[in-house]
Amino acid sequence: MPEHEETMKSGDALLIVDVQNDFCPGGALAIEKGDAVVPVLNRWISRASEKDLPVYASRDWHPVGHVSFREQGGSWPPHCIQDTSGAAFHKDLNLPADTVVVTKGVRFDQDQNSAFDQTGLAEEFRRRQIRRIFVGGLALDVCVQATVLDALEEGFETVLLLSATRPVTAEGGEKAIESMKKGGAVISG
Ligand code: VGL
Ligand code: ZN
Repeated sequence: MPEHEETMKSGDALLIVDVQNDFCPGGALAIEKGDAVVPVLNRWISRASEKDLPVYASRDWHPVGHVSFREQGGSWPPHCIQDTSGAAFHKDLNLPADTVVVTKGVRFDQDQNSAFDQTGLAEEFRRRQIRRIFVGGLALDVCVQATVLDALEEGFETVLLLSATRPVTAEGGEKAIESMKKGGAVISG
């Protein structure tokens, strides 16, 4: 864990990516120690709330028979199907009542790994004068990576919360960190 941990200030937002049951142990697309991100993210939620900073939570929200599922020629087992318990946020994640939920993965014709992909999230952040985003959640080498790279491309300062994320594969995780660093992300504890 890096020694330096960024502190939050006005103009910052917390973006929690896909901390849903299907990505946690016992879920349909379980990530090793996926649930370990929950207590870490709860501390970041407290920090954001103390300073009255907004919290966003994205969720993967697929229709039955989504194109990203193996049976349809995609890469993944069926997961995060709309309104199932697998698609629910982890029960121990202390999302504030005014959390803004970003729903993605609903398109029939393509997957949306990034929380910015056709959701209007960049416009939402600009409208709320958010300039810097702290990102954690699941999975590091899939949706977290895609979200961080899009955030950087949209011109937001982006802090990856390393201890608040886990990869599908260790190798993928290392590559993801490298690509995010290259894109200009700040890697924080
Ligand atoms: C994700 C695989 C498939 C993620 C979503 O949220 O990282 N991974 N769909
Ligand atoms: Zn998905």
